[in-house]
Amino acid sequence: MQKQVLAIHDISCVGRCSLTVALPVISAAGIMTSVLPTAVLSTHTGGFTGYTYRDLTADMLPIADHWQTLADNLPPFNAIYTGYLGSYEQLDIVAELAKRFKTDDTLLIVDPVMADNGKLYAGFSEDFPQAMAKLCQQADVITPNITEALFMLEKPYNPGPYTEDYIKQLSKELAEMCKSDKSDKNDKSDKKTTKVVLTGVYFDENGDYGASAYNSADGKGAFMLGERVPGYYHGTGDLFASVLTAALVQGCQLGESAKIATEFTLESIQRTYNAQTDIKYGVNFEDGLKNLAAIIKANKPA
Ligand code: PXL
Repeated sequence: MQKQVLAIHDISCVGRCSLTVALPVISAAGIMTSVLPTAVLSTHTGGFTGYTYRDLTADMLPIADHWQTLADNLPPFNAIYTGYLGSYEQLDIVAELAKRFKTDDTLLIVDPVMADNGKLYAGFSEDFPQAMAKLCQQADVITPNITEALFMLEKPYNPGPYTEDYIKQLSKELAEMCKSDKSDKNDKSDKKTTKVVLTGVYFDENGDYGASAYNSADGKGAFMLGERVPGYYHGTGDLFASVLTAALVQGCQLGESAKIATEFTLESIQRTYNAQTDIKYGVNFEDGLKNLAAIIKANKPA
């Protein structure tokens, strides 16, 4: 049966991030992609001024209520994949949606989009990372960049370069943070495990750049790095997490999925660097899409 993903992000109309990345990428991987938009912005908030912002919080539960009336003929979600959530209320709504739509076969993938380069994105308050950390406790997979990871762990920003031990320790602490709230007596998830995929990993100022993947179920970690391209490219975290989601849902292992996502993202950055386009409009991932399904298929366990 064809797989289905529910992607919960904003629509930034121009600028290649969130749903304008998640929808084409996951669809190109052969997955039915349904969306729940959290807001509509004229552009994303990084590097633009004067953008519009239409909050869709009030529409989210009524949309889900309607889906519930479809009950048995709505195909199941193999993953619920969340990104940019603009308010505390939206975090609660996503937690509620996970309760309603998550089955034993549904992966909850939370990309805690809220910060980069040591700073929260425009519009996020200082307490937001703690609320996002709470949502991560429900997740099967989390994909923070290092800034988001450190904010959620209430640690000071570290611009890097990092060491393998530092990244592994950070991943372990995030997995520990993701264990559910022990004060909840009904919570039986004492043995809950989380896959922690960190982005923005590098060990050498002039060296490679990429991600790490750690699975608290077996304590194993891996690094996937490729050639670094100079500059800060917008929306690459969303691209990485979207490719990762597609590969995981199509049955690739965690390490393989993170490797596919790293390579796809770095190639898109390289293409954009070569074209010398304005980096606030995101990266050219479109030219890679025609190969994505085949790459995923070639990396699936037999
Ligand atoms: O790429 C992350 C992202 C998503 N959505 C909106 C954003 C950002 C980052 O700035 O502003 C609206």
